[in-house]
Amino acid sequence: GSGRFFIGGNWKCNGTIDSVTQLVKDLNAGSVPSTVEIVVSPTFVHLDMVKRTLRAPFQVAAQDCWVSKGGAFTGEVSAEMLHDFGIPWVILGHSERRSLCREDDELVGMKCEYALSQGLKVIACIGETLEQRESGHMWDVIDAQLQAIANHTTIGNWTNMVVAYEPVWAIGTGVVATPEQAQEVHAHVRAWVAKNVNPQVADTLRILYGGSVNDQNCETLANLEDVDGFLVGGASLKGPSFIKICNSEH
Ligand code: G2H
Repeated sequence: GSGRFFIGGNWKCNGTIDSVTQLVKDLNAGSVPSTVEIVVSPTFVHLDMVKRTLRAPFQVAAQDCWVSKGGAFTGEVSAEMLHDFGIPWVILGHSERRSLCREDDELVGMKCEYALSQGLKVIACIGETLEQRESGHMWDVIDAQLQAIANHTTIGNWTNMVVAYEPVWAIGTGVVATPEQAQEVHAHVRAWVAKNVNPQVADTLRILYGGSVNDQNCETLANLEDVDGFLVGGASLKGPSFIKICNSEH
């Protein structure tokens, strides 16, 4: 792998004041290696509360943001608002937003560009559906997702971005990608970036795996050559499991 191992916890649309307070307490009590970069992503309503109560080295991320400067966009939250609140990271292009909110490759690319321009760091998500994998279209899908992101990102800004590979068929299903499947796609992503962006960017780019990562399967995946971290959903809502995953790199 390359760079500091990176663990993201995507809390999705979950949490009450009580459950979030407890989760923050559990994380603060956990022991995590200083070599790992850890970022958890609560909902917008919990974000500031979590940012103020979670101790270092934990950082926070928003789960999405608007594609351009704020204004008359009911229901949206802008990148400059996140920056103003001291939120360092944002997840963009998660498959749930791509499918449920119909975000296409171009919109995700534009969101990356605007968020980066406002000083946010980006967890950019890509990944194919089962239908795309089985019909032999997965490489085209992944390349198009990467191309749209690359079209909107300067070479300098790639250092402010990590890419999360999340096969849609592995998300929340309990069906984790095999180590071979994950390594194959991660190596492909790194080679694509080397060829189409820049070899140095590819060398240092952190490529995360996401999709049913838990405290049982994390160690095997963490040791794969091109896996530089995880984006964890369900298991990030359980403090002790998440702490274990934060300790998975050896
Ligand atoms: C994929 C992942 C986190 P889970 O969506 O982004 O969720 O670990 O629950 O599959």
